[in-house]
Amino acid sequence: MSNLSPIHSTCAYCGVGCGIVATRQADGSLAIRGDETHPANFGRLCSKGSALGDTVGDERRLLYPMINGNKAEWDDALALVAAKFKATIKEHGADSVAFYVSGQLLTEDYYVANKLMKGFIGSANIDTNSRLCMASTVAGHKRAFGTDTVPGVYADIEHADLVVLVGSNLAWCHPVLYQRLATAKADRPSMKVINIDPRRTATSDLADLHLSLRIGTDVALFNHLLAQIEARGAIDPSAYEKVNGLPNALESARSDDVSVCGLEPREVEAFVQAFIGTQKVVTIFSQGVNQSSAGTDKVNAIINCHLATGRIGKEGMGPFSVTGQPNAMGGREVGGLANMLACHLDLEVAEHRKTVQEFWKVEKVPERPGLKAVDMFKAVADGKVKAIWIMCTNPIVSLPEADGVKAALEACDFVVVSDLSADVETAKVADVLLPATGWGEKDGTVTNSDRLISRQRSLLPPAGAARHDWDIISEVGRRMGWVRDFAYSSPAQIFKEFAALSAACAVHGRDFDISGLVEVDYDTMEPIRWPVRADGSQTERFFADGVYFTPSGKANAIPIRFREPVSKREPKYPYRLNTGRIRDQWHTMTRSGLSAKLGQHLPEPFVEIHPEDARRSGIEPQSLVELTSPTGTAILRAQITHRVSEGELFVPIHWTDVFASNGRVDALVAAVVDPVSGQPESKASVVAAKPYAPAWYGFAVTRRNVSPLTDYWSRARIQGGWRIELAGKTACDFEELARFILEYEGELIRYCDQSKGTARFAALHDGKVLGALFIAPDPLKVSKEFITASLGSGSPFVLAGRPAADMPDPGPIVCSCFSVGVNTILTAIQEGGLMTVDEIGGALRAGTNCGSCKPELAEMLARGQSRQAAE
Ligand SMILES: Nc1nc2c(c(=O)[nH]1)N[C@H]1C(S)=C(S)[C@@H](COP(=O)(O)OP(=O)(O)OC[C@H]3O[C@@H](n4cnc5c(=O)[nH]c(N)nc54)[C@H](O)[C@@H]3O)O[C@H]1N2
Ligand SMILES: Nc1nc2c(c(=O)[nH]1)N[C@H]1C(S)=C(S)[C@@H](COP(=O)(O)OP(=O)(O)OC[C@H]3O[C@@H](n4cnc5c(=O)[nH]c(N)nc54)[C@H](O)[C@@H]3O)O[C@H]1N2
Ligand code: SF4
Ligand SMILES: [Mo]
Repeated sequence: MSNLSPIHSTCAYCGVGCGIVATRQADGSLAIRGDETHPANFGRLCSKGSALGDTVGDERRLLYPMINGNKAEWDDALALVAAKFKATIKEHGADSVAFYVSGQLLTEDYYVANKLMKGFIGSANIDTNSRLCMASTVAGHKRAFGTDTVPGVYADIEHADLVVLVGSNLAWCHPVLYQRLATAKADRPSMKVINIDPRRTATSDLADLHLSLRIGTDVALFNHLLAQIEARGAIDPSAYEKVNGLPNALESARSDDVSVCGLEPREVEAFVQAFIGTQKVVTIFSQGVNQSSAGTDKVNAIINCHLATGRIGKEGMGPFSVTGQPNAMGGREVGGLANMLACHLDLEVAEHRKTVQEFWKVEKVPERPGLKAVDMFKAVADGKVKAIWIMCTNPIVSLPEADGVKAALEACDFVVVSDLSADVETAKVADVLLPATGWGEKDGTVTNSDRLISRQRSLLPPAGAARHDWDIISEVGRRMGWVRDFAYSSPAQIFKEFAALSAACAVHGRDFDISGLVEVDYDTMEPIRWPVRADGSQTERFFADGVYFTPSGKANAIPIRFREPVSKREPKYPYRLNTGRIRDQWHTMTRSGLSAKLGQHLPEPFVEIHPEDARRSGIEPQSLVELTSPTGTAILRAQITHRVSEGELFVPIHWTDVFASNGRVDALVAAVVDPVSGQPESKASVVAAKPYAPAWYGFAVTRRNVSPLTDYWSRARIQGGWRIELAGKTACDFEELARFILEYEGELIRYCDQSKGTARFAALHDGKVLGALFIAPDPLKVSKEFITASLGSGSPFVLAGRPAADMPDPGPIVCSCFSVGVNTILTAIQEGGLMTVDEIGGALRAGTNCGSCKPELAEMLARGQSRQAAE
């Protein structure tokens, strides 16, 4: 692998599916840039994509298999996995084993895992983290269209005159698609954007109208819209013919009351008028829709409005589900959900099963769906599932009632985990831990939200003894006795088989068909949108002809009534807990947490709380808050803000025990699911909030990779080390703490004021700062960015805690590419008279590389100030 010429691949992270060009540098590192030729991003990359090169080293990697915590040989580990699964199946039946997989597996990995479980083991107990992510959309699509079909393409978003974003923080979660939308709007200012989200987000700043509805009330809003579409004569005349069940759907819609949304009537009216009055409408939706006990209903409430107005299958219009993970779509295509078969066929349909059965040359595939994620882990807890293999997902952090998931796995007879790292919660409970290759090492395909199949190509050799997921699964399949059926030697071979299966499935006339790719040159394959049929024909947009994949060929409007979220607020748990993502971290931070650049933006787990609620609960700015739910607790930094409504809190999902003492938000989330899709209601649990009230607060920078044993801590990567937040319930020996965190035996410089309870320590060596610790009884009023920047530098003034009077304090970092802080930007806006985001870029470079911070820059211009500048 000494190739120094550029290689085209696809980003590791979100479902936008951006193309990248990677060039291996002489020192072994990777230089990454956006691929100008890729139709998803045309050269753009966001902050996470730009930082991919920082996350591919050996740090935190698992380099060899482990059995019961000890280093093992591949041969022994694989033999053990095959033997244990076989013995368990023999003794307790096929349904006593399960696979829990991931939308971050490549299509080839996913196909083999699904084939092994559904075709050969003979159980449908394979489910995926897409259950937590896209399941409600899959179910909603199937109810409305007969298949899980995304009708439109990205370009529709640019062609629309109105884009409605429902439960989507596109600016932070699909940043390059957001940039395409923002550019289209700037080029064509008549285009309108409406954002429907209980919380004000970076995405809201692009919107002409932000509807801050109460959590979980989207069905009532879209039912109101549907009723108004009828009342105002806006139903497409052909809809009664093309759509089944419209009268029933209308009747249900009329019965709901929009007042439950808690919106001003004039706001609702503005939304209704905009939707009815605009032909080209795209409604983008994401986890604010899916992750709900009414998730499937929310999806159908949105689709109903598009079907009733005939706004689907045409340029610039349609419902548009943006997918989360890089291969969320690919996983659905291979049938990775417990209730699906490959190629968008249905497990329950006998002819569908027959086709797949004959293709795989197996006696039968299961007739009944397997266990969905939440039920799968309940079955582990109940001892019904006795052996489970978890691949490429971290359920002890990401599943609801996460502490229960941990206990279930700890008690399970046999747990196999394939991961990149041993330093991951779920990996720590594995009986057998298998090192998988990661992004940059793997080869295969992914499908993005736009139905584009793109290649991920290997850029680096595998770390240590790591092996590809498809290879590991195939090897276990062979060792379980199916030697010829899993005799794969390359992902190209697997892709070819999958394409051939889709050709065999074509008789069923479903949407997914890649038979035209059977003979494709896999090595040089360019991004291509499915379907690609045997005759080479493709379909840009589905349903343009008004024909759907239902038995009647008509779409279905679904009658729906609003339901409240399942967990009820009560005096003991007065707050509704909303959860979601931040701009620069990816899920459980196993990869993005390695990048010092990405660690700068929001370095600590936090809870957004409305000022009135903070006052009522006695919570001070920047203090620590303890959240409690019936299932767990978390300790988080208070961000007091009008972005959230009274009675509603927001907490990011990313922090794990590796990065914080008590930041796993899913410990708090109730395992309540949507009755149709089985998707958890991740955004509407109930919690109590109270001050954590530590005796002291601390802040440290250190070169050392340390998890301090204090009552509260959280840490983030910085250039040359770590920054750590600390707090303790009782006083401790601060000098001892400083020596532990800084790992320093020599003379410490110190400044302590016992009367005030403050202490400051720094370790200097050869005039360089090796680390520093600051302690105070209240949240620290020091410049954390100044202290962070001092690490490894020659600043002898680090103990001052802030820059000298004539030196500016940058404040919290907004632009992670060029480390530009909020104070620097605000000063430049005020003193330099800057008026536009481009002018900020011209003056400070902020926003000129990946552009992910542009929404925040725009908001700072609009408001003069966005984030709490003072720390
Ligand atoms: N930076 C970053 N980007 C990512 C990811 C990441 O980890 N980090 N993960 C990827 C993945 S897997 C996914 S699935 C996507 C998710 O992408 P998004 O769905 O955009 O992300 P979330 O932040 O989970 O949730 C979106 C919004 O839903 C709102 N919401 C909560 N409840 C409701 C409600 O009842 N109604 C409405 N209308 N809105 C509500 C929340 O306030 C939040 O702002 O992001 C992908 N992109
Ligand atoms: N409360 C709440 N909970 C949520 C959500 C929410 O919004 N709120 N969102 C949900 C959603 S949408 C999602 S998608 C999930 C995400 O949750 P997870 O899937 O649990 O999160 P990740 O951190 O992406 O986990 C991926 C794991 O696979 C490993 N890995 C990475 N690449 C590879 C590979 O190629 N092979 C193998 N074998 N391992 C690899 C990583 O080290 C990591 O441990 O979280 C869900 N949980
Ligand atoms: S938007 Fe960002 S994270 Fe998503 S694929 Fe593109 S570069 Fe990667
Ligand atoms: Mo997701």
